[in-house]
Amino acid sequence: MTDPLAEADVRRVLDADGRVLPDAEPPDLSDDRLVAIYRDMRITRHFDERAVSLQRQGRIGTYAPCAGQEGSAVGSTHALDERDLISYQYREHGSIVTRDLLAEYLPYWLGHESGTAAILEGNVFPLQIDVAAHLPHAVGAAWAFDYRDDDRIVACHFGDGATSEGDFHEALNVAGVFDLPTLFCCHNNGWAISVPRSRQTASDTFAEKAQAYGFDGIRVDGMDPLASYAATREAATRARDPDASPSPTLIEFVEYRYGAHTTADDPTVYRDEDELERWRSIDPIDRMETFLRETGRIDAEGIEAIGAEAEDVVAEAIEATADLQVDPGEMFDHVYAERPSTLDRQREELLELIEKHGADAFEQGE
Ligand SMILES: Cc1ncc(C[n+]2csc(CCOP(=O)(O)OP(=O)(O)O)c2C)c(N)n1
Ligand SMILES: [Mg+2]
Repeated sequence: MTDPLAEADVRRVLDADGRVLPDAEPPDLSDDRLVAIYRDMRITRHFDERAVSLQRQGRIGTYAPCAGQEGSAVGSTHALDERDLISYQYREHGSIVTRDLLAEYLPYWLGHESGTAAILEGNVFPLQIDVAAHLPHAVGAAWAFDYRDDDRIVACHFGDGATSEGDFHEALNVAGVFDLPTLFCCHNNGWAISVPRSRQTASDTFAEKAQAYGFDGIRVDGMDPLASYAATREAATRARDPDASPSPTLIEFVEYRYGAHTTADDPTVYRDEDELERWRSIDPIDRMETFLRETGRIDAEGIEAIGAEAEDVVAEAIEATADLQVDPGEMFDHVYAERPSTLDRQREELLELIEKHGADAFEQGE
């Protein structure tokens, strides 16, 4: 199978098979931390499978699968301090797993407002379905840290599609002008639903857009967790250092989503099976497993134990939500500080319709 990034100018530590490249060094991390990166990716992959199945069972309305993209989300989050803020789009579940927030987060996908508030405790902003709308908020948070001489930084995740929104350009411009400690983590998975990368930008890369705002842009193999870690760590160290400038960095993680855009999408209509198979050949979990195994950091038994742990962690998070009752009226509660009468009316209408036809009568989708 041809490595899809063989010719690409992307930073890598591991080759397509998971062996350290001759001109690269693995990041200087303890064995425990390296194994934790692998474990968090396994938990994320398993969570993804279970979430898709919960959607099929009707417990989740719509879900955005992340399989294939665990390396960048998990690797980059391990490179932050726990007090650093994460602001993300909707597919970077690996960041949530790394912050150990799965049980707090799952209720969001089951339709509970509590799932967004709870992850704030772990310094993660609520996810953002409105593409790129979170970028200005992330920069605002970075500005607040800077203003208070707090050395926390912000890692803001978004997709390639988000770079076509005005919010992207406004946010990067402000971060550049005011030199704010923000890592812009662009997950270039080649597609924005069915829109290919070639229709998203005329630039050669997403990383090079950073030049227009006065800071660096780097391209990383996002399916290489160690390169994702190393690139994020370097950018984070600079962002945190009050004497270093420029503080922001745009990191383009080049990667692929194996599954559908969301459970409401059918990618076979616009993507080709060969493309998918090529990207699967550089799977982040397989590569990390090879690295750990061949460097003597884990054996078959350890791998099996982590598989069992991943199942337990996800099962526990799901079990913890077993008794949660969804209240559809809740969705109107947090739009305004005080609900206007127009929303009161919509809420009443919805509750009356549900009373009459039952909640299942409403088709759920994006
Ligand atoms: C402002 C806005 N426009 C359109 C949509 C519909 N929409 C949802 S996801 C998406 C594609 C986003 O693609 P990308 O940023 O590449 O992220 P990915 O889904 O690939 O992770 C679109 C157009 C939206 N949610 N928000
Ligand atoms: Mg995309």
